[in-house]
Amino acid sequence: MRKLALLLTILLLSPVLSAHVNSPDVFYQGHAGPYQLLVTVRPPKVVPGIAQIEIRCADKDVTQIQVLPLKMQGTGSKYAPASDATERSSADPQMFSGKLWIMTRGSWKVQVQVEGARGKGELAVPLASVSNNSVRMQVTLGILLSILGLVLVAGIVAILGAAGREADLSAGDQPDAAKKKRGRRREVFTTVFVVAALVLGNAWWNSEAAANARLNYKVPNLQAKLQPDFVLNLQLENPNELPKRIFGMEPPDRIVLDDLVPDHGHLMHLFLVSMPDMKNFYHLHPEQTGVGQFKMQLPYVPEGSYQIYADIVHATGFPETQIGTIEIPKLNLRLEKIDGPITAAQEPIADDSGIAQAVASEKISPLSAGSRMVWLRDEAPLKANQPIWFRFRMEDKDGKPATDLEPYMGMAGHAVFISTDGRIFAHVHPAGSVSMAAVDIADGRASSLASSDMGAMPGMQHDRPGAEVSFPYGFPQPGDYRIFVQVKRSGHVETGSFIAHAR
Ligand SMILES: [Cu+2]
Repeated sequence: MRKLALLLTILLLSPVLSAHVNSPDVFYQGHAGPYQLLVTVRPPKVVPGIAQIEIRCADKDVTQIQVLPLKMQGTGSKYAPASDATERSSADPQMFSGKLWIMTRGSWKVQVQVEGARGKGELAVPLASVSNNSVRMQVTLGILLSILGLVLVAGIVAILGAAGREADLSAGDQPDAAKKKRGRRREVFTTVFVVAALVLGNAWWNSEAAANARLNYKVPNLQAKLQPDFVLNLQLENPNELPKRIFGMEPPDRIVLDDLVPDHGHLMHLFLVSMPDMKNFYHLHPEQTGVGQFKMQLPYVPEGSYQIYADIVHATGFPETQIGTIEIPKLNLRLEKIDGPITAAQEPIADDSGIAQAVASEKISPLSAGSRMVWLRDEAPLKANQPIWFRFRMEDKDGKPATDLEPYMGMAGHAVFISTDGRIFAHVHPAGSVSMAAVDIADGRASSLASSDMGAMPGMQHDRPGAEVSFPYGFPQPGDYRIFVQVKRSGHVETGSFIAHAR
């Protein structure tokens, strides 16, 4: 009867991933008309399932907020159901929360409609919804259902056996030997029939489960190879590619590698982090040379083992982070191998940046020329699973707020949150943890903007940022983290490195 438990095994789908690695919650800061909002979306543990949404308004004059989950693209994005109302918190009138049904896996957006004293406003928050694995039924529930199933099987066998034996007897008569034999025959026949039905049902269930498991999201692992001349070759993986049709049905949002769109000016944002010390950190932008192939001449990167995180965004607005590792050899070793002088730039160029031998600090990270980056945090411990504003101030060597900040790739700053074991990774901007390309697609703008057009994109800026930069993000799990914060000052990218512990 374990078969029955198996047959009844419900495939539940576990936590959802997004662009980042093991950091599923979405934090987005933006404007709905005149209203400034901080939106947190916690994707469902099961798909289809219910996402939780929390919206914090910066102002007190918001009276009502409605939320509506929509597919990013396709028919579903046009024929919207009625939106759901959110509930205003009685303790905090600027806080609204609600629930959203997420029906399929893929690229979604949550339309947030705000009403208040200054009229109406709307905001779209991208949400990538996938499931990483299938969860088995609880053992106790399985045992209970198996017992109930056994009772049902015994019941149908007994009923049909009794019917064969006694159906045509008058009241009070006893069945004779022939009727008893007929009853036993029917019991045997019923048992065979029921067992056959269970076996076939089990096979049907297993095939459905297998089809479902194929839709589970697997984190892609890229292959990285370093040529002797320090040219890095990356081969992306697509473990989530599905056939066009599965059991006659079109799978939702096929993931393909020939549809990548630029995200803040680049098709790929590549991060190299030395492990396990996390002292060397590089943020690079390889060029696409073919479908799923990227290449770049590396700047000088100190020898060692590096963890790779490569952020890409698909045309559907679906963001992915491909992970991998690479060993960087010693510099002189590489000099010996090449014939002729090194043509590679020694320092990162253009939008590329990096830092070697960074000393991570709890509050004040030294930058170049005596200046520093200060994490503006209070003494309260950091808690996992809640939105936190991470604020940093750039200071000159004499402690005055820096005045020479410039946008770096169209934004006031870029932050990367990595757990010290490398398992959790998130690339975050002042607008939040969403991919900026997905924000454009959600807002109905073309995402294929070249970096020179980035000024046209909301959330991007060309005017001078102030000395302070802030990022909304929440740690997905308690543990130790490293935060790398990047800003641009007078044409030069500075990287601050911070230690954080989430309770
Ligand atoms: Cu960035």
